[in-house]
Amino acid sequence: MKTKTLSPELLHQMDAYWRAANYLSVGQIYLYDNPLLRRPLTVADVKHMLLGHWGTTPGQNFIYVHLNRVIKKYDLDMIYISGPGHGGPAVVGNTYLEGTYSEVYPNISQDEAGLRKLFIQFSFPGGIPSHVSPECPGSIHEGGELGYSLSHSFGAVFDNPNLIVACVVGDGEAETGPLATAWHSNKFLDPATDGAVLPILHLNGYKISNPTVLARIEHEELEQLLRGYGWTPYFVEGHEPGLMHEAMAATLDTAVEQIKKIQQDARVHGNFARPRWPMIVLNSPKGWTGPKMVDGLQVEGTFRAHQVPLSNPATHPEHLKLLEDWLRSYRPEELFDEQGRLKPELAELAPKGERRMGANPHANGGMLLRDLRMPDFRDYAEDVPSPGVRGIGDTHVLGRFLRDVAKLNSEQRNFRVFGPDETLSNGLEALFEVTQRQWDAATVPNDEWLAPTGRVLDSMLSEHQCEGWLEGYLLTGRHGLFNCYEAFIHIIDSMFNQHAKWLKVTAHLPWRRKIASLNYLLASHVWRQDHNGFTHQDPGFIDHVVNKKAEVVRVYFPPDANCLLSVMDHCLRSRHYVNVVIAGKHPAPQWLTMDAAVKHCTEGIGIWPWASNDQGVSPDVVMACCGDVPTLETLAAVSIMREHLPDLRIRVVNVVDLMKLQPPTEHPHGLSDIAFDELFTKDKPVIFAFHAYPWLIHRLTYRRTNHDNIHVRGYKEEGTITTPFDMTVLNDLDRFHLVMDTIDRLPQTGDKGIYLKQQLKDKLIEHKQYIDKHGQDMPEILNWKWSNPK
Ligand SMILES: Cc1ncc(C[n+]2csc(CCOP(=O)(O)OP(=O)(O)O)c2C)c(N)n1
Ligand SMILES: [Mg+2]
Repeated sequence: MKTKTLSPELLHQMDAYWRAANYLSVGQIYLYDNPLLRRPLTVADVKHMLLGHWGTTPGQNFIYVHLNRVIKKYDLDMIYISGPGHGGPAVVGNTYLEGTYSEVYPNISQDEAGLRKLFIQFSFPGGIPSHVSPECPGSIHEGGELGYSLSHSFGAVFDNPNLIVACVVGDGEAETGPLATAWHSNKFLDPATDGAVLPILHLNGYKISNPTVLARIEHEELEQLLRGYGWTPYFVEGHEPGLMHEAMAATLDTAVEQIKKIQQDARVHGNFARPRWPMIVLNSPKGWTGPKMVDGLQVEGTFRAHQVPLSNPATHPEHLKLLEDWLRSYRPEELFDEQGRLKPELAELAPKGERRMGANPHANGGMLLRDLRMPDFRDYAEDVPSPGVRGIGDTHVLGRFLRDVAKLNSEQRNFRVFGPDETLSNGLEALFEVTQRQWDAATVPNDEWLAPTGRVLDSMLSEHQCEGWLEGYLLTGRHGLFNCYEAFIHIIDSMFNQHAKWLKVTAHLPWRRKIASLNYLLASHVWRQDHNGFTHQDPGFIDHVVNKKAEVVRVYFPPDANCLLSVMDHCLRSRHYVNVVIAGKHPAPQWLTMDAAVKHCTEGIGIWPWASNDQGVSPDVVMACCGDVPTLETLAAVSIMREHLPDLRIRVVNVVDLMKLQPPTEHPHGLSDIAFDELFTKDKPVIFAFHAYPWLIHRLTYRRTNHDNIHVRGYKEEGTITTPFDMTVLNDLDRFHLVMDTIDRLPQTGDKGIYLKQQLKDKLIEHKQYIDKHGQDMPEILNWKWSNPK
């Protein structure tokens, strides 16, 4: 087929630009010296360790040069997300060709010396990783762990009506769960107020050493699959460069024009029908233009092209020859001038200034980040005339605050709440007083709060989607919160890893601006799974989180609603962290007035004097608690001891900021040893009631003076459908066990202690009998109230 999108000159130039990018890619993988091949290639010119991924790279170079053309033609605001981000040489090479790379890294200059450095640094000690890493300008997506490109892309275009993200999806990557589900993102995009994603499925047929599923189903089946996901797929297929250039150019024009038409229909003509957005399937050989045969085996167009096709030029003279032929096949002398600069007529093909995909500010989101307009969280305070008054459920209180954050920033359009169908269930219903759930598919009577645009994205049951969307949203300079059941946040453990790694690396790149923190609100937590039971009980996400770099992670356990407000206000203002906040949604006792809550949360840990009676003397025992339910059980235990063992001197310490427990050498929030010893003493028993798995407390405190005396109770995988109090009993975290634990460690309680223990053991039996008969907790548990003991 002959079309006329490209003039012969333009086609020739674009092909030359593509060759230049391919040349730079091979150079990065192989060359230590002789960057312009001004002399015959020798073994000394080749790196000792050859690392990188060639296979995906020429296809991505091809896509990049074609995107450059449409950016210029249509003056597009576009960024590039490389799903198969292992093809680092493509994006590094292209940002170098367009000039961005040398602007960010002046040492990698646009001349022969710069070229040599560009080549050496790649996959080299002290240099850059082989992926599209944070060091690479224009990238918000490393692509080391495959699967998230499409949800990141959608996150980036929410509330960015002029932005188009060109998202390359690997055909192997497309087999991952997160990517497979992300095609559905098109049902959540508002063509009027959001931008557009142009997926380019890179159907090069192979993964590392296998074919891909999508390449081995029939053409029609693939087309139907993509149509079934709601897309309009356009196929660009072949391997002959001239034909492929024309086909890609014509297809890209069609896609861009269709995107513009969809947007115009929605924005100007108010057309609300769900669009079938265009996408491209690029079916081209893996390792395109690379060595065809190596050691008698086909390489181009097979899985063998995935990494380094010529593995050992140093010891195989024929490989060295093939490498030189391969490099020379791009005719570098036609591409670079005497100084080693890209020839001006080729450099002209790249967009200018911030239109270059490497220089687009959306890909350095902190540059666009604006502070949220924040209501005063104190205005949402629960009235706490005395400790222990009953609250409505902490997250419900928080919901009102978030409602007003959403409202105040509705014009800025830079705050969103994400959740996998749980925003209501997690107690944040107040949001729907001012906004909707964004949803672009059909609605029927009785649907609730579904609308084409809204601040809440919670209508898709996919934690991967929520996480990916939110990450994309944050990485492009906006703010947000992910609310999720505590147990199921584990689904995105690995995505959290990647984001935390990204934050760690970018924090040390001076040209990368800080972005808003990723905030998790984990409600519906382990201790209150009344109608779900064992499957829904897992407080282990934080065990995973605290593995990450201390400068990046923060974990908070507000014990009541006022503390939750104070903590969340802090989290939403913070930058470049991952904040995990664990809070309850059920009616629960409230402990602190707003003033006291602000002080307590600012300190992160502290003695609760009103619950303690060791003032002026040293305590016999420290009752520590972290989490809303452990705090309740601890205070109930204290009240039993104050009544029955009035001579005991008890100190109550509450922990909001978990990382206070670590030494300051390990975490910036860590208490000094002196401060820790002051709170927990050097030698007194500490009974520590903890929300999550007990070993975490040991892990955090093992270097502290008094560690050997810290006795932790927490969740130990006991649970089922039962009453809230029985959950604590099953895990020995209940008030009765806490008192018995204390008595065991305090011989001075003598016979009084032994008799009290007997009484509590009997109580536990009464409790079992009662719940088995009545199906709810004993009245003395349900109606228990803190009252300040005399
Ligand atoms: C989640 C995940 N699993 C496995 C890998 C290891 N891996 C790296 S590249 C690759 C093959 C990717 O194939 P494809 O997406 O088709 O990319 P391309 O062919 O363009 O290289 C695999 C399995 C990974 N990076 N991420
Ligand atoms: Mg592939």
